[in-house]
Amino acid sequence: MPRIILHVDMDSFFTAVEVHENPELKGKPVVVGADPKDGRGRGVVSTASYEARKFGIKSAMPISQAYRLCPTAVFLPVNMPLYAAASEQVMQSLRQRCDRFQQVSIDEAFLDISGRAGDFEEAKQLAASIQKDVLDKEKLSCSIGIGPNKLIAKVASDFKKPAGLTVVKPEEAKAFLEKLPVIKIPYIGPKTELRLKQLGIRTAGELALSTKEFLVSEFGKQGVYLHEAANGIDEEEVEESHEVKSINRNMTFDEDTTDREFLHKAIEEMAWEISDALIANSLMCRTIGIRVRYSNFETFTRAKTINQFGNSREKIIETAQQLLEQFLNGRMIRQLGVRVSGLADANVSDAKGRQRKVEEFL
Ligand code: TTP
Ligand code: MG
Repeated sequence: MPRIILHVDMDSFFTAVEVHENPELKGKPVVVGADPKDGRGRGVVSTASYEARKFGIKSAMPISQAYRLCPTAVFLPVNMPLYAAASEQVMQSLRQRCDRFQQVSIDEAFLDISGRAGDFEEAKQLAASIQKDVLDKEKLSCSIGIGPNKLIAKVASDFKKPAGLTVVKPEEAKAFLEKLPVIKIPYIGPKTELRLKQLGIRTAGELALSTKEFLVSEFGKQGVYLHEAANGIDEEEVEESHEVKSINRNMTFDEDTTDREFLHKAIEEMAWEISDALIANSLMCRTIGIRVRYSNFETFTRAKTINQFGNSREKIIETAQQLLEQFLNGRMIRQLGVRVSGLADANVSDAKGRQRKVEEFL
C-alpha cells in the first residue's frame, strides 16, 4: 500500500516563539543567539526571523556578522526552556493527527497519515487543517511537505517557507527532485556538495543519472544513500520516538582562557540552563559530559555516567567541573560545552503509586 507521509517544520521557530511571547516584536527583524555586544560578540546566530533574513542573517552565522548586517535588529538570548515548552505543545497536538509519529528535532516531526487520508488530495486537506490548528492554538506557523516517503516529505516541507504546503505525489517525485541543487537533499552538507560539484554534479537530477557503482567508488557507503536519495527512494518507516536524546549548552568566550574559576562559573551557568530544560521537559539524566575546544580548535569530549538519574544542577556542576580538571593544563580554551544524555521521564511513581516529579526528590 502506498504510504502518505507528512513532514512538519516550524517556521523560524525560536524567534516565532519569542514573537508570540512578546507581540511587540511582530514584523521586526529578530535574531536569537549569542550576545552581539555591539558587534564584538562571539558565538553564533541560532535563528533569525524572516524579516531579519532579508538582511542576509541566518542560522550558524557569527553573531558579529549578523550585527553588521542589521545593527537595529532585536537580538535575544537563547531561552531554551521556553522553546522546549512550546515544542511540547505543538508536538502533542501533531501526535493526535496521525497513526505514527516521529519527532526528529525540537521543531520538526514526521506523521504517517496513510490510514487517515485516502489519497494525496485528502492528505492536503488534512495538512491544511493541521496548519490552521497549530496557528489557532499555538499561534505559530509551520510548513508542511507531503510525499510518499520521509525523504520526499522532508524536502517538500522546505520547498516553500514560511507557511508552505507542498504536495509531491509518487509519480511526481522524480521530477520534483530533479531540478533541486544537491544541497537540498537531507544529509548532503557543504563538503559532499563540493565533491559532487568537482564531479560535475550540481542537481539531484544529475546525481540520479550517476550509477550506484560510480557513487560507491567515489563516496563509499554514502554512495548508496546518494543514489537512492537522488532517485527519491526511502524505505524508512516513521518510528515512534518520544525521547529527546540529549540537551547541551555551549559557550564561546570573549577571550580564550585558562582561568579555572572563570570556567567553573561558565559550567555553573550552563548547568542552570540545562537543569531548567530538564525540568521543563520532565526529564532526568544519567550521563553528564563536557566538550572543550582549545584556541587552535582542537576539540575533546568527556562524559561520565552516574548510578542515579537526576536533574540536580549541583550534580551536573560537580561532575562537569571534575571532568574539566584534566583539560586545565595551561592551554587556552576557546569554547566550553556541557551535555547531558541518558535521559528518562521524570514522572516516576512512588511506593504508593502516586506520580511525583523527580525534582521533588532532589
Ligand atoms: P530550523 O528548522 O532549521 O530553522 P527555523 O525553524 O529557525 O527556520 P525555518 O525552518 O523556517 O527555516 O531549526 C529549528 C530551530 O533550531 C531554530 O529555530 C533554532 C535552532 N537552530 C540552531 O540553534 N542553530 C542552527 O544552526 C539551526 C539550523 C537551528
Ligand atoms: Mg524550522
